[in-house]
Parts: sequence; C-alpha cells; structure tokens
Amino acid sequence: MAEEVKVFRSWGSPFSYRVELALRLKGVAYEYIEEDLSNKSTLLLEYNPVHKKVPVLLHHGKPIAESLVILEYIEETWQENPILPKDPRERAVVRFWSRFLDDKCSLALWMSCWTEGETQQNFMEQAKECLHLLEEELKGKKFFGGDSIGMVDIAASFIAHWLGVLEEVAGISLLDEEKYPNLCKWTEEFLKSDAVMECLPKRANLLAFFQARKHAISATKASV
Ligand SMILES: N[C@@H](CCC(=O)N[C@@H](CS)C(=O)NCC(=O)O)C(=O)O
Repeated sequence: MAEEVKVFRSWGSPFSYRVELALRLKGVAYEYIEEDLSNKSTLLLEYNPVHKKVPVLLHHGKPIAESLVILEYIEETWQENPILPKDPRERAVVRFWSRFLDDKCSLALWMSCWTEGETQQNFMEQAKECLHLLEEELKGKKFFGGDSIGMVDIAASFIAHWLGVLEEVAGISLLDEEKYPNLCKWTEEFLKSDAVMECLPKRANLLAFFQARKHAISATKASV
C-alpha cells in the first residue's frame, strides 16, 4: 500500500523545512499543503488544535505536530538513513542540542533581528553566547551528526539559511566567520547537500518577505 504522507507547511517556515528535509533525507515521498498563516485552514486547526501552527505531518490520516516531535516520529517510522544515533546516551545528547536550539538559540537570534536599542544589545549578547556553544559542539566534526546530517543539523537549518537573510534585513552581523569558523564551514557543507537544497526556500523570496514585514512594522510605529 502506498504511504500517505502529507506535510502542512508554510513555504518560509524553518520549522516546516525541518520536516521536509528529514523526509527527503530518508527518501520518503510526500505531498505538501501550503497554509496561509493569516487565514489558517480548518484542517490545520483540526490537526493541531493546541498550537495551531505548521508544520503538521499527516501519516495515513493521523496528525503529528511540533517539528522536533515529528523528526523523531520520522526516524522511528522510516529507519533508512538514520538522523539519530542508536546509543541511548548519544540520542539524549542529540535531543539536548535540538531543544537548546529551540529554547534558547532561535529565540535569541530572532529577537536580535527584530528589536532595537538596549533590548537588541541584550539579545545579541545571548545570541553570540549560543553561537559560541554551537561552535564548540562542532569542533572536529563536519556536521553536528558527525559525518552525515542528523537531527541537530536539521534543527539548526535556521542558522544556515534564514539567519543571513534576517541579519541583512536588520542590518546587523552575528555569524562572523572569524569568531565562528566551524559554524561557517558547517553552513557551507550543509548547503552543499542535494536534499537540503531541494526544498530550501529561495533566499530572494525570504528577503522580500522579511523586508516587507520590517516595512509594515515601521509603518505601524510611524502612525502611532
Ligand atoms: N514549536 C513549533 C513552532 C512552529 C511555528 O512557530 N510555526 C510558525 C511558522 S514558522 C506558525 O505556524 N505560526 C503561526 C502562528 O503563530 O499563528 C515547531 O517546532 O513546530
């Protein structure tokens, strides 16, 4: 029986991207359903009633929400090209860094690009600390997963592609090649993978999207 795999996604979402990349790395065919996040579909609300967010993976009609949870489900369901190690301790380490990326790192990076003044300086300090920790974690490795792309690499794809766009929109610099050579090399290696490139949103489209968002925020501030 053909697998029925569907991804409810939004084209510019780094969280949706994680799910698509994991499926592609495993060679699992899927269909995607593009969501308009300003007018969410009834199905998305039905499948993810708690968070009401993309991504949602639908497998044989059953939904799973939250990108990191979905990545683990994908790993357990399709065993080829593993994205998690077998050893329980190593698996725990992978979960640790994936959670770190979501709980601390992404927030600090995102807020550094969308705040100003002292608040921005504080977030930038936090972001740099996070980048430093990731830089150390990458020492002596090609990928966070070792020789191949694993769950932490997938979780960190925001840093490889989205961060540069946001830095440009905000007019700031965080991922400095001199300070974070391992992370910059990792970005380069990560973006060389066919699976990574196949479903990555175009940089120009992301740039236009975030620039429009910045203009909308500035216009709202100016009219107050
Ligand atoms: N923790 C969630 C975050 C997902 C998320 O923030 N999705 C955003 C798109 S990037 C979304 O659906 N936003 C819609 C909303 O907040 O209403 C995950 O890892 O899946």
